[in-house]
Amino acid sequence: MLFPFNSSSRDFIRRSRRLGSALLLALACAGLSGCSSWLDGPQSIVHVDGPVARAQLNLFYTTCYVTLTIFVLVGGALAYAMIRFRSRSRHDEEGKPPAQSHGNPVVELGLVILSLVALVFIAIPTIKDIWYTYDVPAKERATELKIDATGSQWWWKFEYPQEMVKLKYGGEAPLAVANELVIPVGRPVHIELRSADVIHSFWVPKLAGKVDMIPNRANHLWLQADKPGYYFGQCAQYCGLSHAVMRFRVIALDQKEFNAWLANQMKPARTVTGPEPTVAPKTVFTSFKRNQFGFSDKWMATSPTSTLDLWRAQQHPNPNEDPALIAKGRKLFQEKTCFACHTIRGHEGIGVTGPDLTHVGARTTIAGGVLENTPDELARWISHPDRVKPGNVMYESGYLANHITFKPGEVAALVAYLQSLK
Ligand code: HEC
Ligand SMILES: [Cu+2]
Repeated sequence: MLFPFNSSSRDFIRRSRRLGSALLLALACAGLSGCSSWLDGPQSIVHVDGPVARAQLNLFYTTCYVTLTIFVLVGGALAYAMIRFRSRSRHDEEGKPPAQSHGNPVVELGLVILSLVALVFIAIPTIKDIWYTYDVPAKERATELKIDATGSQWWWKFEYPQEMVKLKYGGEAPLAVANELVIPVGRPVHIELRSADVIHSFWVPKLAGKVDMIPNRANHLWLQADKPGYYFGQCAQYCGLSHAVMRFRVIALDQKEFNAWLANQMKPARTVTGPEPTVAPKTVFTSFKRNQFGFSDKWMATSPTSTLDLWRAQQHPNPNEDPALIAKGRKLFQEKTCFACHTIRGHEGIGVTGPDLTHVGARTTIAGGVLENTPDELARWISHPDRVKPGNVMYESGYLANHITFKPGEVAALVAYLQSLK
């Protein structure tokens, strides 16, 4: 039993110690065998795909090797002393203690100098990497892509300040997307980090991190992806009730595919025209999964390239979509006050409290990377956002304040509408 709450505390301490040493040993082995597939996963820090994460990983290894050497030397000396000077018989125990010695200047000076050498050994690469990871190297700055990332409880806004889009009531603003940051491969990406409420922290383990997003202050970091892929990110600073499900994705595409994606994002929302519906839609969502995390295993592949194909599949409109249902959904989006919190460029949505939904149908996740963007999961989110993310703004300031409820079939219409926004 891992957590024996009912046994005595001494027992618990002994077991925790044993578990702790086993974990340490496993970590050390895994660290030493960095080339195996051990500890690989969508959020692995030892299998990285970008220069910034690689610099951070190498620094981690350097520190590990130095501390491991110290551990072996000190542990070895201790083990030697324990074995060499142990009491060998009853007679020994009753006799005098062994000759005592202390204050050997050579040993003491030697230890001081050795510690200094170890510190310098760690300090030099640390300082070098602090400079390196702080900002895009000067000679590459001309090619960098700029992103403004804002953390909110519990989702992410990513803006592209180099790409401006027209707003409904005049003026323009940077292209904004939510929860899925798309970047070109092999180009440095400079990210300004801000927060709309509390402190969050931006972390994409395979690419870079973590840097805090602090209210009233802009921090920044940079990252770069070696190859096209679908990367997992997550908030790394406790930020309230649903912090654990404040996730996001980074999708790295080669420049040509990135340009095509960008061109589509710049367009206003896709409009599907069709007759007004006369009969109630057939699909009615009634039962939902109870677990909070609605993300199927196929996305957990350790190869970011294989999951990228799933993302690509999400970019195309569904050939079986129902124009009448979509038209009804678009109307409901106004009637239920959704438009007041969500922007849908070219359609009615104008709000900025929640994520921009102009192309939400082309995203693979909804609600901060916690649900897969399927009709079932989208219906679950729209029906009960509070059950997926306790305390979230959409429920507290929307559903509760505006008394939003649904008649049978209405959720299905909203789902069809949002899924049509590719
Ligand atoms: C009070 C403002 C508010 C209202 C009203 C509101 N929402 Fe939201 N919505 C949000 C916020 C905030 C989030 C982000 C929640 C999170 O992920 O923690 C969100 C998230 C979403 C998402 C997921 C987007 C993504 O990219 O992850 C969808 C879809 C959505 N809302 C649809 C709707 C629909 C449909 C309605 C109307 C029935 C609606 N919202 C009403 C604020 C609102
Ligand atoms: Cu957060």
